[in-house]
Amino acid sequence: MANGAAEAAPRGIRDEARLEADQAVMKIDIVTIFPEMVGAALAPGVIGRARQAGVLDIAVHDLRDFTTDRHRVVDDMPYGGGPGMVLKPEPLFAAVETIAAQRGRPDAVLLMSPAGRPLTQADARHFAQLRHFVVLCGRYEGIDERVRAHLATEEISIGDYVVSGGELPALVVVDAVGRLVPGVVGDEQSVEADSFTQGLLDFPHYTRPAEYRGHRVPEVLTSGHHEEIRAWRRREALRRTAERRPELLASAELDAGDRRFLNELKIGVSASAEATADTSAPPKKGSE
Ligand code: 4HQ
Repeated sequence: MANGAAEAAPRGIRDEARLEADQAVMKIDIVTIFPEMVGAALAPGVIGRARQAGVLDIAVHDLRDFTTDRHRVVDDMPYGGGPGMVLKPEPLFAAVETIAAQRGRPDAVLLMSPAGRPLTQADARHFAQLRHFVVLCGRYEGIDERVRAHLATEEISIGDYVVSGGELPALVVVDAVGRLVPGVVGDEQSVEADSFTQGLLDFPHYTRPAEYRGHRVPEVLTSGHHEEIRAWRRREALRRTAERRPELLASAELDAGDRRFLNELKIGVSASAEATADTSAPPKKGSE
């Protein structure tokens, strides 16, 4: 029962402070045949701490608890034949209906699947606005289509590759969403910093020593000139994005200075690199 639905966060002084601050608790229910795996991944780190503090109310449910047969069977052979097994609809419907009855009707029911919409940071921000959502983890060759059609409200993919089950994808979603809930990441500035570089790759980071194996930290970072540091970081984020993920520049928020820097970067860029950059969307109005 360690990670089960019955594990409610103890109500303490911090809970009252949170309620006083009018900060809502986000409820997340995860349905899986591997509750120990999911529970273990959500115990350490910022998510685990937020659960203990009662900021995140995450309950992990064993899909087999919603079966009605002696052997707790959750899968069956595919109609029409073929290899592999398919997750039966009844336990998944029973799980969501039980969650709705006990914890309130969820705002969304997410089904993890490579056929889903690829998860973006914008999706994470959207889900972070919800008060309560359920995540269904599939296993085996697939899941009965009626779950997708009549139980799930969203079908989400974490990328174009195949993993053995929906557990790791569900954990990716819960982590990406959970850290955006106010109070989960202690240092609000680091979440802020993410949104400052919104749509761009991160700039390079350094810590001590100032010289390591002959490689020195860029001088500007040790200069104490905060405005120069900010400008350097912005340029490095732009440079990295242009080099590695040029297509991201099309939807990034860029000011006139950013565009000037990017145009200067292009001078001296090889023809092949230029061709790579050309796969991105055309520049927005006013960029020339
Ligand atoms: N799955 N993004 C679950 C994935 C996947 C993905 C394969 C989903 C196995 C049972 N899910 N089935 N990629 O690879 O979300």
